Amino acid sequence: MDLSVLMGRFNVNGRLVALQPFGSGNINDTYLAIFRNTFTESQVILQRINRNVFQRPEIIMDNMHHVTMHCHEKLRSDAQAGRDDRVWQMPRIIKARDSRSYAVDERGEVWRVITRIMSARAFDVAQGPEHALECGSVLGHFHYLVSDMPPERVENPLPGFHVTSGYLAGYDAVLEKPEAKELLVSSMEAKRCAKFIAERRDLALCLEKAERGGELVKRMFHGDPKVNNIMIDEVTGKGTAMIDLDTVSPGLIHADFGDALRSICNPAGEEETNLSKVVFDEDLCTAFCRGYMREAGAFLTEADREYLYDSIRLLPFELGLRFFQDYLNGNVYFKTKTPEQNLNRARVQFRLCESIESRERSIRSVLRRL
Ligand code: GN1
Ligand code: MG
Repeated sequence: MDLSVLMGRFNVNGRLVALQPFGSGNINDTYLAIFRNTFTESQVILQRINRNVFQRPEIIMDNMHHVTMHCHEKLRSDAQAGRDDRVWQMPRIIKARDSRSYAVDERGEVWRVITRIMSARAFDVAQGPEHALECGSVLGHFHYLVSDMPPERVENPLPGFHVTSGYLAGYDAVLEKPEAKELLVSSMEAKRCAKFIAERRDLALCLEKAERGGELVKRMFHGDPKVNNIMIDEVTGKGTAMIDLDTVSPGLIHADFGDALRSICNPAGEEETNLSKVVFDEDLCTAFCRGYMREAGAFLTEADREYLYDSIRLLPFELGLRFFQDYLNGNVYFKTKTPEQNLNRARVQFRLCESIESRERSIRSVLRRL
């Protein structure tokens, strides 16, 4: 279907004057749509939800509705109590004209429209310590906002998401396929990735064991707090919103903490091909943690703090494993432009994991001082 016809099925006023690809997500397809009328302009985000990943899109739309309602309520009472140092923002669902929260095209593809956070932008890599600190504040504040949200309000959109042992099992299963075996024997780099994983299988269980033992408990988490899902106000330079709410659900906030840091502390970015540039930046880590603790420090337990380092080491390992598994499996999950892209992404994450391991003492001392 013509995208502008599809856009017309949603409830936005004005004439559509531009509709263009937007952002750099690895899962959904995203477009920016600009509408104008005589007096004003509105910009909204049109997205095709990847059905291969999110098999039940109605779940993510219901969840998004509940999460934004909950946070909005809390933001309103905080503002009344004068507790905010800025206007925190959130994306909101724009309904289709038939009042459903999404529209289905003639090919069965599912589309939604959400508001754009205006005068704000996200970056693919951290811009420096001040930016990292703002990212920390935004994630910490988001955890605070959802901390008292009843978990039964949301349905798990992706069972097994951030359960590293499950990814290991999936990887082992893929390795049994002849095509995967072929890819593995034909590349030194793939062999090195397999060795890297084999040497760290125990690491995969660190947070899961702590959860089973009752040291860590599930709370509401974002699920995907990488640097380009954190909006920074262009006017003030302050963090203003967490976007991409598709994976908000009960989980360990450690997964968010580790995921944000693996993204923010790697200024070379996820697609770097020169691996010598991939280094875990401790200054960015310190700044992020300061911002995070300012907002979330009050509700972290001693045990929560104990496992922060493990989460920083685990999340690049987990994402590297996911990229590598997808490479061996024919690139069916993450969007790719070349067949080797997921292999390279895996190598970047593993390199980052090594860089974290070599800085363990110093990272732990940063965390202790928080
Ligand atoms: C995916 O779609 P995007 O780019 O926000 C992935 C995350 C990964 C990220 C790596 C649902 O997020 O888990 O960390 O790529 N999202 C899902 O760039 O799998
Ligand atoms: Mg996402």
